[in-house]
Amino acid sequence: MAAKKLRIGLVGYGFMGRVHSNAFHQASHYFDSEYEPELVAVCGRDKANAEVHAERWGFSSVETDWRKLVERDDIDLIDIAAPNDMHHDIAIAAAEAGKMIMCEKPLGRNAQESQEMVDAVEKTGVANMVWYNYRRIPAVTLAKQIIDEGKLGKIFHYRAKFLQDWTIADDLPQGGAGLWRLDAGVAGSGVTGDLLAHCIDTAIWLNGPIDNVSGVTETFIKERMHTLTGNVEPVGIDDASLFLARFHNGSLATFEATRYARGHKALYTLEINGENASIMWDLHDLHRLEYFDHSDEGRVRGWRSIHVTDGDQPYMDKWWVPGLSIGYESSFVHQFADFLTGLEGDQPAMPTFRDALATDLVTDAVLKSAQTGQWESAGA
Ligand code: SOE
Repeated sequence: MAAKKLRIGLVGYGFMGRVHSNAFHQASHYFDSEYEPELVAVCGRDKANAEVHAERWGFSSVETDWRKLVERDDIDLIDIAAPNDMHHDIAIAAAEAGKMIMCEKPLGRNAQESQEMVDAVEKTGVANMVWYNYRRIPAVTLAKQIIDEGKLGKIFHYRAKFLQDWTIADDLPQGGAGLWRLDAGVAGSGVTGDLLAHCIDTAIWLNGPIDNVSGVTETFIKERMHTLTGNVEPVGIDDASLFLARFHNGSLATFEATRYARGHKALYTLEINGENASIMWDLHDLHRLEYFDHSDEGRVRGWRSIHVTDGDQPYMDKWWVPGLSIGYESSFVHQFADFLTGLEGDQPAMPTFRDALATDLVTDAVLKSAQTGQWESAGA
């Protein structure tokens, strides 16, 4: 069935490099495609680590310089799973070399970088997508279907949170492998770009564009030892970021992300309240979509807890039998399968670089608002 080879070069062998590699392997086991992925090369700064990744995940070669990877003529697609400060240059070089590109989120460290990346892929016409995986959790995709069918009616409120607690210790260093998310120069921002970006991507997808925002951020630990220099250096990232938003459809929203919510590891929750119905979703119970429909008969009206595992629910016909679960990693499998489907038809898989730029415009506006104390426009 699969006839066309899709030769992949991956940059990055960390957490996301592993998640993406798994998706490349798994997609064709569950989803039909004209394309057959071939894991041609993995690239990382440390050759020994790259070799371990290649061996474990079946890549046939390694590179230590991403420029060499991008120049190779035996690669069709560059997948960027490297730290945020590398996204921009790799993506632009890959676009100029005519490669398809998949990029980890956030697209750039700021909207300026993202705009340049959008310009590059649109000028060269290469296929592109950003890994905002939470759209592809079946319960979240079901929420999208329910909203698009108009079941919620007019939407009044959107509420999203992404709570973690892994940076509370003040002796945790910043910078280097695993901890680059704490280094503003590499990450661009703290939880605004890392966690709120997920919430914003899903929100724009479910509820349309965000017009303006009013944000507040805090850096609780002001100095940390830098792994790469060995010196105690100022911390430039936001540890917590909260904002109010007005959507273009008139609804009001609250968003919150923090790495200081003791007890919460990756609690991404969202709630939408409409005139006729409401929905709630929680990453720690990812199969469940909570749904309240006011048109139900009054005597039995209440929140339904829908276990999204049945064959007529998004993606689930490709997996096991009704009632059995899939996981976090499956959302990446879905996203890669959708990317392949996008290559076969007229509609590219979303979010494209242009879609993801909209998220970076909102995160830039949140960070600006936190500095100015004013409402800021999240538009282009
Ligand atoms: C940070 O801890 C992190 O790994 C993010 O970088 C991911 O994007 C998020 O999905 C889970 O948390």
